[in-house]
Amino acid sequence: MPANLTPEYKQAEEKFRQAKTPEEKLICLEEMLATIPKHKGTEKMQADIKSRIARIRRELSEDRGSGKRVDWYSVEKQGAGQIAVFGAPNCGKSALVHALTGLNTEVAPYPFTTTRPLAGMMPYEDIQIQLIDTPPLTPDSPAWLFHILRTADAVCWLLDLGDDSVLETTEQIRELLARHRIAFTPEPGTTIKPLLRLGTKADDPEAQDRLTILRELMGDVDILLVSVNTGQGIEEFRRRAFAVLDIIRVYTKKPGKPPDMNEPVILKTGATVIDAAYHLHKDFARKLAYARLWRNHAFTGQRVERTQCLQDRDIIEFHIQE
Ligand SMILES: Nc1nc2c(ncn2[C@@H]2O[C@H](COP(=O)(O)OP(=O)(O)OP(=O)(O)O)[C@@H](O)[C@H]2O)c(=O)[nH]1
Ligand SMILES: [Mg+2]
Repeated sequence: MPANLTPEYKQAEEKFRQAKTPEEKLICLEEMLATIPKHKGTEKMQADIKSRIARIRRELSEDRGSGKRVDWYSVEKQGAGQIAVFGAPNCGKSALVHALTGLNTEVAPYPFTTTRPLAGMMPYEDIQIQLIDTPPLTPDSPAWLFHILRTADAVCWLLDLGDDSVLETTEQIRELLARHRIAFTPEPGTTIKPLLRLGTKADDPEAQDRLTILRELMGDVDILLVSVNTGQGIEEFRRRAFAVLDIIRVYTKKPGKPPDMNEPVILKTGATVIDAAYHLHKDFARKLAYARLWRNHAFTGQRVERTQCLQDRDIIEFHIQE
């Protein structure tokens, strides 16, 4: 079967040939993987790209372990999900991440304050969501910044409603993301990222006017207005961050015992009883005989199938075949 490679793929492959550092190679390979047509005829090529990605990642982490200095940053995932906060210089990324997580990250009234990613944990009800404060996104941004956006579970784009040039910077970032094949709506050959858009510095007297102008560019998309100065939108942000991650919390209980409400199992929306069992232990899933489910008034400990779909806040009791 012919591979029918797209111009985007060929471009990424060409960049890969010219790439010198492992970091550059990694970015190119990821672009190749994102843009390669996904069908039977390219399966071998896809597998080959994946194994090259794995090899470079391994080498990079070995370099880091040996204390050798590399100009490459990535952030290990922690908590229920990882959200990378990004935007133009000075748009309020660090101030927001600090307000939500308490992370000690420098906030300053001039651009390019943040130079490397820093992660903090944002409490939401009984879970923690990881937020990454990133350096500003500009045409000079390092390759690893796009890598962070690509690999995060979701991203949060800050639009600076305190800045007269918000229209230009937004347009510029839009182009940059497109060039790096990071998209928020289904388009062929791009990585689709769950996205939250925030309008920052909503307390600015001209924020509404700027928002009106911005809407002409962006259309009628959802933009949550926030201000770290007044607290506007901050609680709503926590709720939306949970929603955008598309996850559910499931609590487990042992027969005859109360449920463990302290440590929910985090699963993707749509996960089933067997997924939850597998998450706890592979063996557990294999030996699962049946489960009982509690869900508000809908279920009160009834036996359910392994394929039963779970919902946020379900309580589940596993019964194992000995
Ligand atoms: N009025 C107002 N000012 C804000 C708000 N959030 C941040 N700022 C100010 O905006 C400036 C930039 O804030 P930072 O959080 O450092 O911005 P940043 O996006 O992290 O900047 P870089 O790391 O340089 O890209 C600082 O002077 C903040 O005090 C807000 O909600 N309202
Ligand atoms: Mg910053």
